[in-house]
Amino acid sequence: MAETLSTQVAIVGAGPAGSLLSLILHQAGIDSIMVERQSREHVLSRIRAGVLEWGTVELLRRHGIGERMDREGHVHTETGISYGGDQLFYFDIGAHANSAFMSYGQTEIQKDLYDAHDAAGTVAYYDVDDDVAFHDVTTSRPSVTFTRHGQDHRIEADYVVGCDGFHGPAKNAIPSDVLRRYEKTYPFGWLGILSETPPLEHLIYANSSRGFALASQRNPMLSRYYVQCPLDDTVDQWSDERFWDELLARFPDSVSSQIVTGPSIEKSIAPLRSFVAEPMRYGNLFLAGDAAHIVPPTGAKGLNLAVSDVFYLSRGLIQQINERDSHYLDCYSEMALRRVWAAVRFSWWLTGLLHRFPEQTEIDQRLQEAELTYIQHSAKGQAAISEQYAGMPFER
Ligand code: RFL
Ligand code: PHB
Repeated sequence: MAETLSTQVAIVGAGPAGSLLSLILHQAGIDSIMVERQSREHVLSRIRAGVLEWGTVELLRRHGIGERMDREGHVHTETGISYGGDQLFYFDIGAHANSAFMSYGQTEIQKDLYDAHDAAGTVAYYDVDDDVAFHDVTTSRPSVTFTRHGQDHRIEADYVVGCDGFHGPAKNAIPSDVLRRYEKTYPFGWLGILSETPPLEHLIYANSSRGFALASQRNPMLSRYYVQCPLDDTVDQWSDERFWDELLARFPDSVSSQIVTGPSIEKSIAPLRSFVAEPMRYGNLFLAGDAAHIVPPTGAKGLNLAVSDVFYLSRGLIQQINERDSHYLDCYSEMALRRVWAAVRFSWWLTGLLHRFPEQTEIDQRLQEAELTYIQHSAKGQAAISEQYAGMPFER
C-alpha cells in the first residue's frame, strides 16, 4: 500500500533550486515537500558554482540565508581576461554596470539552505529510488509517486515543480508536441580542481592557444582552477603535476608567477552544453533551474538562473495561493525565459571567445585575440561584457 501525503507544492529535487523554493514558500506560510534522489550528504559534497550575481546575493539575504555568505564570501567588481600569450586586462562591473559579484561556493549555499530547512522543520525525502513519476499534471490535483526503502509513496499537491536538474524526469512529463528542446554540446570539457592554497586576488579567464583556463576561488585558503580538456579524458590521466603545468602554461607569466600550487583535494571533469526546454510550465507542473536549462559554465550563470527562476516562480505561487491572483504564475515561463535566453546567449558567446575548438586554425585564434583586443580597449566593449557578466536585474 502506498503511503499518501498531501501538501500544497510537491518539489522534485533538493538542489539549490528546490531547496530555495521550498524555503521561500515556507516563509510565506505555504507547505511543500521535497523529494531528492541523492542523500543529503551527497548533495552537500558536490563542488559546483562559485560566482553569485548581485541579484542572487540580495535574494539570499532577503530570505535570511545571507549571514555566512556576507561573512565568508569575497565581493569583487573586477574580472580579468588574459590572451595572446602576454595580454591581461580587467573589466570593471562596478564602473560599467554599477554592480558587483560574490565568490561564495554553491556547496556553502547548499549547507546554509539545509541549515535553514532544519530550523524551519520543513519536510523532505532524501535517498528516494530512481522511479519518481508525475501524474495528472493538467488537473487541479497533480501528484508525484516514488519508492523509498521499499515503501511506495504518493504526494498529492496543488502544484508540482521539477527542480530535478538536467537528467531529472520532470520535463519528460510534458508531451513532446508541447515541449520544445534546444540543445548544443561543445567538443570539450572542463577539468576542475580544488586546492588548499591562497587564490589570486581576482578571477582570471584565459584564452590561450593551448586552450581555455580559469583561476577562481572559494575562500582565502581555498582555490578553484579549471583547464579545458578533451571530452573523453578521465581524471586519472591528470596527475596534479600535469594539471599545474598545463594551467600555468595557459596564463601569461605575470599571472602564473602569482599562482600558488599544492595538492588537489577534488578533481572532476564536466561537459559543456547549452540547453533550453520551453515552456517552463505545463498545466500545474513547473520547471525551474537546470531542469529547464543548462549553460556552459564560462559565464558563471547556471546557479544564478536557478535562483532567478525561483524568484519568479515563488512570487507566482505565493500570489496564487495566498491572494487567489494568477497574474505572476501565468507569466512565469515567459518572464523566466527572457532572462534564461539572455544568459544562454552570453554563455555561448563567451565560450566561443575563450575556448580552443578542435577545427580551429591560426586565423580563428587571431580573430579571437582581435575581439579581445577590441574589448580591452573599448569602453563600450567593456560595458557590454560587464553588464552581461553582472546579469540582468530580476524583473519586478
Ligand atoms: P541541481 O543542482 O542539478 O539539482 C537538481 C537536484 O535534483 C535531483 N534529482 C532528482 N531527485 C529526485 N528524483 C529524481 N529522479 C532526480 N533526478 C535528479 C538531483 O540529485 C539534484 O540534487 O540543479 P538546480 O537546483 O537547478 O541548480 C543548478 C546549479 O546546480 C547549476 O546551474 C550550477 O552549478 C552551474 N554552475 C555554475 N553556476 C553559476 O551560477 N556560477 C558558476 O560559477 C557555476 N560554475 C556550474 C559551475 C556547474 C558546474 N558543473 C559541475 C556542471 C561550474 C561547474 C564545474
Ligand atoms: C567557479 O569558481 O567554480 C567558477 C567561476 C566562474 C565561472 C565558472 C566557475 O565562470
